[in-house]
Amino acid sequence: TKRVFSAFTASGHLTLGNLLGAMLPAVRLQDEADCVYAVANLHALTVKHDPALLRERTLEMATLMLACGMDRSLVYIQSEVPAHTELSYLLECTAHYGEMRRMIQFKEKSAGNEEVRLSLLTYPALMAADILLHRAHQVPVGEDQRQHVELTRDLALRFNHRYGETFTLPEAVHPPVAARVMDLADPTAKMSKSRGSAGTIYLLDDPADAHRKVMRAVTDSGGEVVHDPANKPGVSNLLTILSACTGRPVESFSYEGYGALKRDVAEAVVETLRPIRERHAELSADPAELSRILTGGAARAAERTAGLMAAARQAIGLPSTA
Ligand code: AQP
Repeated sequence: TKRVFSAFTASGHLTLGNLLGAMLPAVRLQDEADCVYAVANLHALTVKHDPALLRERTLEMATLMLACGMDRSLVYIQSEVPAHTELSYLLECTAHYGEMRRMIQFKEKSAGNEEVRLSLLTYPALMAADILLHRAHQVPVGEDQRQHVELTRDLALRFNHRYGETFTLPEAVHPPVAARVMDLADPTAKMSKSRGSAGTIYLLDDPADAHRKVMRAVTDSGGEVVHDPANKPGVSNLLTILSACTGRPVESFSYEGYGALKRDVAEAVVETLRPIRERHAELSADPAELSRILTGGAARAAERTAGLMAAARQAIGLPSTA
């Protein structure tokens, strides 16, 4: 059977971009694959963070992942399975400083920052460890993570070549639409959970807020509604969101003006978020159940990855005394 892995960084509240670009595609893959989805809380330590807030967001993220429908997958918190950091170190010993430094996300997140954490540079090694640990064939992610999955493949190939076949080569899979949802207030920038903007829709936004954010979305000059990302980024982003929320192709929409388009987008977004909010409220009312799911998930993940971890240790030249 096909194995699938993805993770979500607990660096802020989950956004509509995360949902359409990665979470819903990950939910759909459950029908055809063995899926593992983690809350990447260690990845959230790569930039300035607040410990209490991180703990809170980690649980919120796990709850939202289940609320979105990942309850048929193995769901757990990354830091609860130490093999992630152990394998990450072996991959740091496989990766080159130059290739890490060239990663777009590192360049963007380190620019203008006086105190860049070393872990921000090595982030892709930890991400590669997450994926390779589960011997994943496919990694459902948004467009911004494509480069990191390619690096994961490179590291797996290099390791296999040097030390013998150990890792499965993964491939990134992107949704046909909404692989890069843009900020509603600045449609030339990616909607991001950590940057925070008036144009970011969060999964737990109150329906009235979500509606208002869409109605205030920046549109383009000229009143024509056409999908043309290069020249009409604002309108194209709205059409993409509408398509992803309704499951209808972008070409099927026809609007006379921006107002009617925005009203339909706002409604589609609110309807997409409604069941998630409801399920989130139910799950939040039973913290013991959440804790049971996450503890059980971590134990199963540790069990499932022990063999791969032992093979990687053996291949690279570490003794196996266990
Ligand atoms: N705007 C987006 N459109 C489509 N997909 C997106 N993803 C993120 N933003 C968009 C996808 O969501 C998954 C979660 O990735 P992550 O939690 O590791 O965060 P990220 O890729 O670094 O993006 P964020 O959510 O904007 O977080 P910050 O602000 O911390 O960088 C990934 O599959 C990602 O591609």
